[in-house]
Amino acid sequence: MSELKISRRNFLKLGGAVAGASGLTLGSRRLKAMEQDLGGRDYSAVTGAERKAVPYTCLTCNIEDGGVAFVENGRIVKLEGNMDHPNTRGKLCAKGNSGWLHVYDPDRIMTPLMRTGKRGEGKWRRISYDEATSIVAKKLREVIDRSIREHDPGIRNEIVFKWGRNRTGGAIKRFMHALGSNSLVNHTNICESSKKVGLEPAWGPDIESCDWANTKYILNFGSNILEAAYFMNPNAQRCVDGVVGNKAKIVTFDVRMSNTAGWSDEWHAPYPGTDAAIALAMAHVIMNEGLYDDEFIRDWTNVTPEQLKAHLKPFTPEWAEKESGVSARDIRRIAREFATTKPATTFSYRGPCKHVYGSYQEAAIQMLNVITGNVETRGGYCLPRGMGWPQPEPVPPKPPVPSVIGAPPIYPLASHAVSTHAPYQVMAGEAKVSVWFAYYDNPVYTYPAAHVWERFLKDEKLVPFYVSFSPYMSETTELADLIIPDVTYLERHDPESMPGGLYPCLSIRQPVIQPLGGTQEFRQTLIDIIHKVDPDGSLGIKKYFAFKNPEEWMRAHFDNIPGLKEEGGWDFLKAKGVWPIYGKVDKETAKIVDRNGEEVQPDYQLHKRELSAAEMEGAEVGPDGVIRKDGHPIGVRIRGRNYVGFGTPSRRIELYKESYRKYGFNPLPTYKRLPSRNKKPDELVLTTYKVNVHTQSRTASIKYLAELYHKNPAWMNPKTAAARGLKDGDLIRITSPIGYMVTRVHVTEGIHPDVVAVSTACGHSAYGRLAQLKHKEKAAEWAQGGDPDITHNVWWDDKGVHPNSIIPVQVDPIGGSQGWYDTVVTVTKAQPGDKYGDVVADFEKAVKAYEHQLRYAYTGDLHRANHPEVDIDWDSLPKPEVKAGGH
Ligand SMILES: Nc1nc2c(c(=O)[nH]1)N[C@H]1C(S)=C(S)[C@@H](COP(=O)(O)OP(=O)(O)OC[C@H]3O[C@@H](n4cnc5c(=O)[nH]c(N)nc54)[C@H](O)[C@@H]3O)O[C@H]1N2
Ligand SMILES: Nc1nc2c(c(=O)[nH]1)N[C@H]1C(S)=C(S)[C@@H](COP(=O)(O)OP(=O)(O)OC[C@H]3O[C@@H](n4cnc5c(=O)[nH]c(N)nc54)[C@H](O)[C@@H]3O)O[C@H]1N2
Ligand SMILES: [Mo]
Repeated sequence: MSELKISRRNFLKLGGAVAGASGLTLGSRRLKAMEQDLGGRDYSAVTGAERKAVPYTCLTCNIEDGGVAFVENGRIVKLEGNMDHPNTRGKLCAKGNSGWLHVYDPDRIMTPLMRTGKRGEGKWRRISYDEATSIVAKKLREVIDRSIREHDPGIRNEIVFKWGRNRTGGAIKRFMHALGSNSLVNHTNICESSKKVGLEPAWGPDIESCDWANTKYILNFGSNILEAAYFMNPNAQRCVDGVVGNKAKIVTFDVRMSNTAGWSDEWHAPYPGTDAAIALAMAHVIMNEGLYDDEFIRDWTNVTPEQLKAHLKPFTPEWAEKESGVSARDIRRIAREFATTKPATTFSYRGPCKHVYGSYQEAAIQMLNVITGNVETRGGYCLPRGMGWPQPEPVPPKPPVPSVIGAPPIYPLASHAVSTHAPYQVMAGEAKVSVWFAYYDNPVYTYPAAHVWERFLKDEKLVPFYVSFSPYMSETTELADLIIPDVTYLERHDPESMPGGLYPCLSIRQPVIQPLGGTQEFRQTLIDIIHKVDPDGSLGIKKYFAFKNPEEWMRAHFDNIPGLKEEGGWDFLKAKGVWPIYGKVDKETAKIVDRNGEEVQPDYQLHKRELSAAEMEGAEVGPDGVIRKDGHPIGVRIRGRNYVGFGTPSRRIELYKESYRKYGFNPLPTYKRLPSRNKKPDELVLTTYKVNVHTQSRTASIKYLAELYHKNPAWMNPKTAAARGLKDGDLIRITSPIGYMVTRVHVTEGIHPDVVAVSTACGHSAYGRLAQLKHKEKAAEWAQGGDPDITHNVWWDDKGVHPNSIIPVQVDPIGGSQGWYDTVVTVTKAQPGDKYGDVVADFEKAVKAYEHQLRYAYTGDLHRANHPEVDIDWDSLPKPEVKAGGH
């Protein structure tokens, strides 16, 4: 039970202070009605009959909240949160609530399209799904036949699959591995891969799950918990539970006053890319002042307190103040507070990790939880709690030849690919493309040096055949040769499990209505393509796609899971949307409670689960305590007990990362001064950020959301503006090493004086009429059409300006992640002739910038220069294996 019981009414009041006054304005009668029924039912305003309710999993961003769709006369009329979902607890955000507009977007593509003009010219021939899948199968068969003829399985890597958001539960991997290609390229290096690579070698999983609700102290490094962030909705709810319900203190480090920073007890604006300096200095204080958890460090890490003290010696608060601008006094004070308030947890998202050397930043932040013994405690820094599901057998094996695009060899630690590099690798002849697939992917908008992607995808020599599965005419889709539109997330099947809280669960996506206008699920399209590539099964590919239809594919995932099977397997999930059901949402506390009204407690101390006698049978305990079976570590013996431990070779938390050392990086958390820290005084660092009502490139076409937020002036500190003679609303030019953009300035105290910040959801040059403010034009003939709001009721005339073409590629040599927040720019008044919305970017300069940043890779000269402290024989570093020309 939470220590402090507060009534739902108080809760709403306090919550209302956060979200605006909405909670307070509700009349008391309506409030009563809400209390009678928390959700799950809805009634027709016309007939009064109960509406059909179908559970689903949201995908308006990627947090996978549980939802229920209400359907009337075959049309989705309303969405709300699924009360059975333990992490979402019946709530959706603004994007989730307006998600049904994705279905009825008047500019949605309703039929497969074959290009008739030049790439990007917008001339299309409407074709059937059958014709479209036959065309693709023929192209794929050509590559496969050539690979067979030439006895070269590596040729199949010329089939490249690039995706952005992929919640297919392994469908794409199955498709590609069945075809024999390893050229799978995700978007994770523009998202948060350096966070993952900062964490995985240390404790196994790629993310933490904080026990926000039960904590007393939250140290937030660069995450916009209330507006964006991973698990935004569930994290924001539990963060409010903790801060409001449990009186936890929250301290936020952000270069900008995000709504989370503004809501925090303290906001500190560090110089960009210096979070690691602050975290290391805090660790220095905690170790030197004896505030650490000696037993936890000795038992559960691969270093000793003495080693840590020695390593942390140079990272004093005074040194960190010089690097970060945050005062040594504050750093000391917060370090002491964090170490002495129990339980406490850090949280971090993209602010620290989206820099060159972002992996070090993440590792330094994680260390604070480890040395204070807050790991896996109630109210602490916990392992994520996801749930797996089996892949239907047979599963295609991983193809034999590695792909240079799929795993660039000069980034051996970047376990989540380095997708920004793909076009440059192909342009340089390091890899070859025959067929390019794009799924949920919009690099011509969402990637750094976006204009390079445009040029690349337009080049028929480099990309001979290009297929997009998008239901929307995005900046990237409009360049395709063939579009085979997917359906929206409310019309298709997907398996899901997101560790959005401390209650692990499975959930699903299912068609809440039949796909509109004869459109077809991507999953069905994959089945059709494979059946046409290998019609008689003689290639050995067809057997991996022996699904009658997408629903049977889901059944194969879910019907044999112990526990779920007994409750009905897939059919249970269809009815409830989520499994298991932990209890009910309590009307007073909004917590999950059991039949007796007691809060359902999550499990803690997962690393201390003791191995059973059966698990120990045949196992050996090494002198280091590691318990191994068949050569694999399965646990660790500590003080005579056999624990399962963490997902590392030593089964302890590896603050010392051997894999980093192997490639000449510092094995212990450290700080590297970035070039952006050495900028000239009159230069600024460009930061980009997300806003609460938009998702990446995907929501500018959603009328409710576009009405709320459609322009993105650049934030600038008053001091910085004054030095340039700028006042709020002035037209400015932001110039980077590869181009410039012309926008307006928003002068605000809520930003570091050395930073200029531009949000990322606006300024489209495609994505339908509304996103481009071409709403007076008629809908295209391939489009759904039919929303008079868009032609008649749009009152705004500013669509914002998008910065991505002026941001160069620059990746973390460890995690391979794009350093979005490292771009040094100059900002001046706009120049004569400049027009609002101008974005001018140079191709050659972008390629040069790409080549320059390669020098940070472990094979490059800047790598050596930056790591004089690592005591290794540089010539003995393993060499990357690059095979030119396609493999
Ligand atoms: N509304 C909304 N929510 C989303 C998404 C969305 O598109 N819209 N997308 C989802 C996805 S894919 C992701 S990856 C997450 C991202 O979630 P977050 O990482 O929480 O959000 P971002 O806006 O990417 O960046 C976080 C903050 O980093 C700050 N920052 C920049 N540089 C620094 C720095 O050097 N130090 C510090 N301390 N802070 C810095 C920025 O000002 C920004 O406020 O959000 C998810 N949730
Ligand atoms: N400047 C800057 N840029 C950034 C970031 C930043 O911090 N700064 N952060 C980024 C982050 S965190 C992320 S995760 C990336 C995301 O970037 P992307 O992975 O490119 O993702 P989205 O914009 O979410 O969606 C891509 C495309 O999917 C297609 N699509 C939409 N709905 C569907 C559907 O139902 N089915 C199919 N098949 N396709 C669909 C649309 O064409 C859409 O344009 O962008 C990033 N871009
Ligand atoms: Mo992301």
